Amino acid sequence: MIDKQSPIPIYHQLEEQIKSKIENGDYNPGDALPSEREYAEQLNISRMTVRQAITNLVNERYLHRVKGKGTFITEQKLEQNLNGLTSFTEDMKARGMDPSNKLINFEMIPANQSLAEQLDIPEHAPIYEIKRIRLAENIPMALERTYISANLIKGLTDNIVQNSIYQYIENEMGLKIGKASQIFEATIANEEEIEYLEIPEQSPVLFMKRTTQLENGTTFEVVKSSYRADRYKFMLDLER
Ligand code: 16G
Repeated sequence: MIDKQSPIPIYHQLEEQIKSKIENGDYNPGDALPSEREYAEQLNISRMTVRQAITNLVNERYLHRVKGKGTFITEQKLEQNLNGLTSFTEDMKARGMDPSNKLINFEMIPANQSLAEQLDIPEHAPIYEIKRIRLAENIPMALERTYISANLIKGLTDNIVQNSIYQYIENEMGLKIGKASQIFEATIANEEEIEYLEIPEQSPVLFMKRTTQLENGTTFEVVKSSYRADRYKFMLDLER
C-alpha cells in the first residue's frame, strides 16, 4: 500500500492512509492505533517514518497520545453552526441526535444586583435558576446555568426544563424569541464541570454566555454554558 517509487514522501502516504481509514470507519473514535512497530513491520518502512506520520496526525488532531497507553483515534467533534439563534434541543434534533437533560437544580430565587441588571429587572425580583446537564445520545455535552426572569416567563416546571425551554416560550406561551448576544471564552474545567461532564481534570471547556431577548426587545434569559471542547466546535460564515 506504500509506493516507495512515488515522489510523495512515505510519511505523507501513510498519513493519508490513516486519515482515510478514520474517514471510512475502519478506525473508530477511541480505538487504539496499531503501534509504530506494527506499521513499520507491516509496511516495511522505518519506525522514524511512521513516527513522523503519527506526529503530524497528532498535530492535526486526528490522533492523540495518552501517556503510557499509546495513540488513539480522536472523537469527531460536533460542529455547531452559529449563524442562527437556536436551542440545544433544536441543534441536536437537526443533526438527528437525541437530546436529553439531567436536571441538577431548579429553583426560584431573588435576582442579585448583577443578574437584575443583565435581565433589566429590579434587584430581588424573582428569577428561575436552572442548572442542567445537556446530553446528546446520553453523552454529556454541556453544563448550562440558566437565569430566567420569572415575571416574564411564567409557569416553568421541572417537566418543562427537562425538555426545551425555547419550545415552551414559543409554542406554549406564544412569545417570539428575537435575538441574542453571546461571548465565547476558553477555560479549564472547574470541579463541577469535571464531575458533570465526565471529563478528566484540566480538560479544556468552551465557556459561553448568552443574553437573549424576545422579539419586543425584553431580555428574558442569561445563560452560562460550558461545552466540552473535546466534543464541540463552532462554525460561523463571515461576509465582507
Ligand atoms: C442553548 C442556548 C441557551 C438556551 C438553550 C435553550 C447556547 C450557548 N445556549 O443551549 O441560551 O437557553 O439553548 O435550550 O447555545 P432548550 O430549548 O433545549 O431548553
